[in-house]
Amino acid sequence: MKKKIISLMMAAALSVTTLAACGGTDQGSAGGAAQQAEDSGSGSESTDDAGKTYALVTKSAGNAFMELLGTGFAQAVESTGGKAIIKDPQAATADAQISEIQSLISQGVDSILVAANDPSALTAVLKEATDAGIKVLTVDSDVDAASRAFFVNQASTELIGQTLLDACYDIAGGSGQYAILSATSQATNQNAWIDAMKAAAEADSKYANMELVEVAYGDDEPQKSTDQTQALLSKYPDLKVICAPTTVGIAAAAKVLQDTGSSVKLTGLGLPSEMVEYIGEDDAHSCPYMFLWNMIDLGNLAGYASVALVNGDTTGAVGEKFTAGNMGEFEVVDVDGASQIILGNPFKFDASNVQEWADKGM
Ligand code: RAM
Repeated sequence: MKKKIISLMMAAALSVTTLAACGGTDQGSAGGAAQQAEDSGSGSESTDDAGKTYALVTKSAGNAFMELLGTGFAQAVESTGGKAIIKDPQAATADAQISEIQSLISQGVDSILVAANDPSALTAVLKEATDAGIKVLTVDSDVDAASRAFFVNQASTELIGQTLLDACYDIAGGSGQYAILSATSQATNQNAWIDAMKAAAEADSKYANMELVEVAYGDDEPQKSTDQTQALLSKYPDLKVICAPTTVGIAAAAKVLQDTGSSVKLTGLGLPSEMVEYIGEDDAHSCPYMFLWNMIDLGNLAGYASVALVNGDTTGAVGEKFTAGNMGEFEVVDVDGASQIILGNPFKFDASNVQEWADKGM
């Protein structure tokens, strides 16, 4: 498998002025991204791709992770002369995504990229899109492999699971209770990461003294994630660690733990800008460290992948390679029967670097 180092430079070069305008139901095109791309020298104008329309359907509105994904996506698409359309469903449900996808089919877009809220509930509508000649691919959270060309994955699922389990183990001191605060119960990506954590825990007796007491679901809603964190604290007085593999969940849990002065510690997947005040090794901070990847890079890669599919640079078949703008060449690989391209490895954020990344708008 090809490993790509997350590009630190690219994020540093980006302006985040477009982010403030995002978060409605329809971001439209993240205005100015093409200009930013041109200014920073990324991408190139291609008349072949000009005039094409590339859509992204995010998991839900109001999620800063999805907004960064949209910014990177629009930047890549616009750098090729294409038009980006970004749809943010009001809730993180398959039904909300289905109606967005139906309206994109009616508009006759050239491609639909989706961060799926469910592995199988989108099958029929994605078939409708494919039958209409629209290229379909996924990012962040996959659907069943037959429903899309390939999945733009942020990092290996196994590696994310192993990394999160090791963080729980380390922070708990090698033994004790931990709980998971997830997003929705149907989310393909969170469920895959949680399964990978469980498989890693089974695979090595080193984790025998770690006890996973519950997987709770905050549905990527701040209030529900807060309530679920409070419930975990009252149900499990011996709890040592909460792992939240969702940026919405980890930010909500961090606030609860820090505001209440709880001794329970937190790790998971979080955005630096939302977690900067909670990260630190001392008692005053709830989260010693966490992980994520470069969201702008993920959006860029997904944008270039959409363009490559539409212009025929790839069909998405395993073994094919295509050039993702200035990010270089990527190969479609098979992971347990699911074709995907992989951005890189999870990146660790701790007290030494979280502020720097927050300052970059990540
Ligand atoms: C939330 C979403 C997203 C996930 C990140 C880590 O923003 O659930 O799908 O990848 O967390």
